[in-house]
Amino acid sequence: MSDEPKKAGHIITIQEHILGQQRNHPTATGGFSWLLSGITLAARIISANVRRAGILDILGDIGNANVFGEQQQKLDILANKSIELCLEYRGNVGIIASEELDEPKVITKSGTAGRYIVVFDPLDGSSNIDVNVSVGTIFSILERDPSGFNTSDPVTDVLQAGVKQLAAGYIVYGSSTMLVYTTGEGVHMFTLDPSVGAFILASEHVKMPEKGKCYSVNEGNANSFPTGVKRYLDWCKTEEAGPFTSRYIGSLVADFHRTLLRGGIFLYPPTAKSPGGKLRLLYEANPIAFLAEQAGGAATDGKKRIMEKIPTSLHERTPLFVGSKTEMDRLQRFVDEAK
Ligand code: P6P
Repeated sequence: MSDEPKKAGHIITIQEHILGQQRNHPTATGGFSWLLSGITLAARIISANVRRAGILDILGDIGNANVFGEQQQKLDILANKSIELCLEYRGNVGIIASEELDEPKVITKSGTAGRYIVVFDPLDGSSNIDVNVSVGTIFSILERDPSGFNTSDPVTDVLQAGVKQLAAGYIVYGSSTMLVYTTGEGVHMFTLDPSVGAFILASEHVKMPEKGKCYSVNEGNANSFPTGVKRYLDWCKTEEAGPFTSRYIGSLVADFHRTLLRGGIFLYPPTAKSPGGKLRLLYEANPIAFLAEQAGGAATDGKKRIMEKIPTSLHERTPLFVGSKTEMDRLQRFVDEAK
């Protein structure tokens, strides 16, 4: 869509918006828009089930553990299956990779039909499901190397740096269901209108405030944070700083959504339990970093830009610091001085 002001009463659905974005890419074939509509369909299915979780008695775990040994919640499985089914028949998805799948799933073995790779966390923050706290779906869209598909080892097709992402986004199942996405032309936000089942444009070209006096971190791990991070958080608590407000939901999508809209900083540093960080690079940190940068913010692992990290394994974890430029620059100064 152009950034011309919307006419009063002009309702724009996400499909219309995606097609408008596509018009900005003369080489776009429409396949990309068709793929994104598969994701919005899955989001509506997941949202309907998340909203009825208590009634449908699908709370609780199914007794299985995922690749990380985490108890898989029934909604995790439902969300994963919904996305798989909505993408498998799009005709242009070659590989999907999910937090809930040990290995990537090859949908289309060869030819241009399998152009896209979709990497996703079907239901992030799922441990919060049973206590009715916001959860989310995170997705990242990559392209297969046109020079040849390595379907003998689809993992190598998937292991691409974040700068290669064609699109990224999340759906947050909160007080309302919102979908936020970027194709590299700004960040756009849609609210699901359950009465018609459509995602309606809420905000275009969303910008993260340059400053924000809110930090978001699990302080229960503070004793094992790196020195520079400890010193930054100590500064946030001083009169000079404000002090900052602390907000932590324990659901990445919800914590990032607040940071995107209000500014501030989200931190998941290395901890004693997760010395390499807890969050996954491919389907959590990279899509969040793409959105943050498109909104004018920044995302690093404490040493380098998240989107420049070269993944070495499908479920690789990373420390994640993401937020307003001012806070990210200040954090980096504390980290650099502590070396
Ligand atoms: P902790 C949820 O399990 C998750 O993967 C993210 O959504 C969230 O940011 C993080 O873990 C919370 O981890 O260790 O603070 O409970």
